[in-house]
Amino acid sequence: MQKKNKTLGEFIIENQSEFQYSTGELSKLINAIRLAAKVVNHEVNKAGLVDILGQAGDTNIQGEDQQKLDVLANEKFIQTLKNREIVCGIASEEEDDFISINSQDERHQNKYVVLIDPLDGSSNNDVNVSVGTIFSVYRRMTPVGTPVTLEDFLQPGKNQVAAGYIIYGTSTMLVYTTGHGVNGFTLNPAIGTFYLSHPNMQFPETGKIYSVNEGNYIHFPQGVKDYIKYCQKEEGDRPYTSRYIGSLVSDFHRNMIKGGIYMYPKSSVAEAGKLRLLYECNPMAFLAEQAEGKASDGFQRILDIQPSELHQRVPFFCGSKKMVEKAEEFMQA
Ligand code: AHM
Ligand code: MG
Repeated sequence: MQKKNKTLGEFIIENQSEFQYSTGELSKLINAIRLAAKVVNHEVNKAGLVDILGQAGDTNIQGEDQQKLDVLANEKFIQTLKNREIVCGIASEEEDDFISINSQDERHQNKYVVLIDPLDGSSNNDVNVSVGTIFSVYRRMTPVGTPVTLEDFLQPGKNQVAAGYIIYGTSTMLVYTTGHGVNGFTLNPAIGTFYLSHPNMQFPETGKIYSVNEGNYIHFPQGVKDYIKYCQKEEGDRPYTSRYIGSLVSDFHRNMIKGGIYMYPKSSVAEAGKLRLLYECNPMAFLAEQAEGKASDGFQRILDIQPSELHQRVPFFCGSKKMVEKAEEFMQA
């Protein structure tokens, strides 16, 4: 059991030996993400104060181009990872294609690629509701020293070596896993340091919260409609409580602490749902499994899906194990 009150920096150093054959590269990468998180946190926090809200492409009162926060977060993350020369490739929900880094330079032998959703739930930006950054790390498939290819990014989620999120909420937290459980760190903004505040996070086996955009109810498959009715039925420990922020990181974080299920099903208007397999579902699924929870597309384990394109979408059911299993039962009936 990890002791509380150590810093993220100390935690990373202490746990480096968990990785077989570790060269410290992954630790350096997590450190770079920690730095990027602080930079983006700074931007998110001042969102109400400066002209960075609104549409990208608008011009603010000083005549400068306005940037939407998600565009800004994307730039900051990519810049930080590039500057540290710590990864060989980046794919982002905000970019059409992946970015290859220092691929021609033989001095760079980096073996990791990072996939990010720089600011998820960004429709909540303008209304001061928590948003998050989601990241995911894989070992490249192609040889080091050569340019990365699509193959390095289209790996099933079970190949992830690390994943996590930063939640810009009441307080800012960085929550991550390297395949040895899930730990949460809270930022002390006065000194800019993350402290271990939530060691060994785990989903309760079951819970009483269901999180879904019920406005789409009419378009959901029958199995999902039936499961929602099941959640609302007065029987045993039900009805459950409905909680939906519309910000995946925040809904996931609450459900992991309190027990619950998050659902973004397919519908008659969105064949594969809305969430992206590589940037949203895989990292959250890895975290969920590492926290004793479960993640499924209703029929199969998210982490087993072989991706076919960078921006692929999948239906997503994630949270307390028993609740996800019950939702699957309804889907498969
Ligand atoms: P985004 O990547 O465009 O921000 O979309 C992802 C977000 C999730 O955080 C959230 O759970 C979901 O979209 C909400 O979608 P909806 O408004 O359709 O319920
Ligand atoms: Mg997103």
